[in-house]
Amino acid sequence: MILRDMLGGFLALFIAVASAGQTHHYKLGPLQIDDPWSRATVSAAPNGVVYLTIKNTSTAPDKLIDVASPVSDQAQVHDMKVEGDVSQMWLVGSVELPPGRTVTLAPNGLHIMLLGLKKPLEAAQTFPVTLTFEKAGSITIDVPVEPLGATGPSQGS
Ligand SMILES: [Cu+2]
Repeated sequence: MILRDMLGGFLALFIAVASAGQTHHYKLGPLQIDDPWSRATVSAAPNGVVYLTIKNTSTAPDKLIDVASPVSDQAQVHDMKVEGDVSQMWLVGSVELPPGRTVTLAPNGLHIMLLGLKKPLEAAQTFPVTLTFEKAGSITIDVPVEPLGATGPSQGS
């Protein structure tokens, strides 16, 4: 029936609008991926970052073994530490996800580095990132870009 189809269309539109600006949550088997975010980059910046949390609700460990995104030539998981005014960053082969634990990728720690951005990341856009886990498989998530200088995901409304 045409009226019902139209109503369904309106409802879908309403839901899409209502969820805009909220934080994002994904499930892949026993893994819960929450609040991915990135930060806008200035035009000369070669690299971008992605942060998120991964909760392993399983009783078995898993591992984040690969990351990829079409917005950059390469994506890698990095860790970093800041000591005084010296910050060090290094490549991490994989991220252990112990059972029942939440692993947080956040500023000044673990992060996904987008190396060789094809164009600057602009605030309010989203872009796909594919995460591959040893046991749970792969998932592509939408990562919202927060403004330059943001220190966390926006809370939405
Ligand atoms: Cu890095």
